[in-house]
Amino acid sequence: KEGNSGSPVVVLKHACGSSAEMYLYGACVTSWKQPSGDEILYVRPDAVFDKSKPISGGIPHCFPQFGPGAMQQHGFARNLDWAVSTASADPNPDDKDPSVEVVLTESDYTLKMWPYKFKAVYMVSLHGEQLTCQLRVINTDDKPFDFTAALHTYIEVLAIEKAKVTGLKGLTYLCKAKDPKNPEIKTEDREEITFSGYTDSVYLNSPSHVELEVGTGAAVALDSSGWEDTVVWNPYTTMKDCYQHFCCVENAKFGKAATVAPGESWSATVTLSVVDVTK
Ligand code: TA6
Repeated sequence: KEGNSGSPVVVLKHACGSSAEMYLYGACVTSWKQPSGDEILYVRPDAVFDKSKPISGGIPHCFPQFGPGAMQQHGFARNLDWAVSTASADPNPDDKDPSVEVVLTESDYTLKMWPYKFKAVYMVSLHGEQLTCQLRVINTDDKPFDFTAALHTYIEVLAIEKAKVTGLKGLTYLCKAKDPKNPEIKTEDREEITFSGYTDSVYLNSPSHVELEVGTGAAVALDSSGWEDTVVWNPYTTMKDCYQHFCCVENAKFGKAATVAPGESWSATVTLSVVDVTK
C-alpha cells in the first residue's frame, strides 16, 4: 500500500488478527499490532516519511555501522530503498504465517562510504501474534569485510518511569550517557533497569532473552540469536515531546564487529512477543 508521503509500505496480516507494516525505505517496520488492535512499536512524532531522513521510530536498521564512526551515524541501510524479493500472500485463510523478504545491495552511494559489495537480506514475518525479523548479510565481494549493526527497536511504554528492562544483570556495559565517544565501562547490578535520566547503554554478550515491561502489566520479550549485544536507550528530557512514551531495546552486534569472508554470510534473528507479567 501507499504509506505516508506516498512511500511504499508492505502490510502483513495474520489470520489470528495480528499485523505488521514495513516501509521499503530503510526496511523499517513501523507497526506491529496484536489481534486486539494494540500497537506495540512506537513512531516518534518528529518522524518523516519523505526520505529526507531515516524514519524515526519502529525498527530502523543500523548497518554497516552502529552509532557514530567513519561513516554517517548508524550507517546507510536506514536511508535507502530496499527491494522486495519474495512475499507470501496476506491475509492467509489457512493460518499460514505471512512474511516478506527485502534486499539491499551495494550502489555508488554505499561504495563511497563502505567499499564492499554485499547483499543484505531481511525477512520479516508474523508467527501468530509474534513478529520475527531476520537479517542476513552476504559478502559478494572478493575481500573480507567487517561491520557493526543493530535493529534500533522503539517500543511503546505507558510511561518511561514505569518501564523496566530485565535480563541484563551481571553484564558488562558501555555507558554512553555522559560521553558517547568515550563510554564508561560498568557492570550492571540491577535485576530491573529503570529510567530516571538519559540512558544509552550497550550491554555486551547479552542473553538470548531480554524483556521490557511497558507499565501496563505486559512486557515485550526479545528472543534473539546471533545478535550478541543489547542496547537500551531513552533520550529522557533531551527529547521533551516524546521520551515518556517509548523505550528502545535494540539487538546489536557491536562489542565485536562481524567479520565476513568472501562468499560467506552472517545472520541474526529476533522474535518479539507480548507476555503477560501479572501472572
Ligand atoms: O541506540 C542508541 C543511539 O545510538 C543513541 O546513541 C542515540 O544517538 C540514538 O541511537 C538515536 O540515533 P538517531 O541517529 O536515530 O537519532
